[in-house]
Amino acid sequence: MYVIFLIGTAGSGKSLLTSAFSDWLRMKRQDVISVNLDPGVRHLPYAPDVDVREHISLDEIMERYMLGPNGGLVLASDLIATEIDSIRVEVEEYNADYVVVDTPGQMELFAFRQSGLYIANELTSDPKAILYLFDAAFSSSPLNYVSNMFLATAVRNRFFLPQLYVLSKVDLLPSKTVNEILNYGRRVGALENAIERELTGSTRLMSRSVMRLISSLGLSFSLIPTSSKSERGFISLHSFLMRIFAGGEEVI
Ligand SMILES: Nc1nc2c(ncn2[C@@H]2O[C@H](COP(=O)(O)OP(=O)(O)OP(=O)(O)O)[C@@H](O)[C@H]2O)c(=O)[nH]1
Ligand SMILES: [Mg+2]
Repeated sequence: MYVIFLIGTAGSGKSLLTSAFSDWLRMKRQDVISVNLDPGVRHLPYAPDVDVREHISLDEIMERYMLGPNGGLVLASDLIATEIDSIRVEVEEYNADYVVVDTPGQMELFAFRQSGLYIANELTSDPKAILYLFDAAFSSSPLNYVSNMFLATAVRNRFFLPQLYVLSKVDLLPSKTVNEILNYGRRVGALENAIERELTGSTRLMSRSVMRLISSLGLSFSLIPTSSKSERGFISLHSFLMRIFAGGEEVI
């Protein structure tokens, strides 16, 4: 099984990409399951094969421990770790080619708490990769783009798994803007120019320093442009994943 975790800021398109990319893989005759790790989600655009909400009830936790929605979610996320053995059995029973894992809306619950790392490690021992989503509309400002670089680097620093960077929802932007964002990832100079052009004062100074620091770590952010509405970019996404998982070989 190849396990793909989708991580990104709130509303960046994780759930719809889980749905659309799983459907696309199924169309390619791959055996795929989707896993929902968000205990707080009310509606999903897909029917998860494995759903953490069947193990943990956010409402019950809020009630029992008298917590608000955020405190409840924090506790719920930590409690998933205690259920991981039965979740693993469920996942392994499917013995699918791909396991696409949708993570909680508030990315810090999964990405920055110890329980998230534990869950990622314990879910299965099969090969894993992370798709980190840059929301296209959000990332078109160089300030937000740099914030996303920072978050993506923090995720990498936490999991140390192979990580791909996805520019999500590109159908919402004109292609000129999409290309500008892609250039930020291709050439540090393009991002630097945008920072100089569009930002001022200490925001400019800080963004430039953070960008240089991250570049000096040797991390590159070649974003794969995708749309879950049009399936744009799914072929590239799949081939990058194959490069990670199977050295270019198809699963079947
Ligand atoms: N046009 C367009 N809209 C998208 C795309 N992907 C997601 N959306 C929309 O963006 C909104 C958020 O998408 P979700 O998939 O729920 O994002 P998420 O990251 O799972 O959100 P949370 O789990 O709440 O943090 C929804 O209204 C989606 O329909 C896309 O590729 N194109
Ligand atoms: Mg979601």
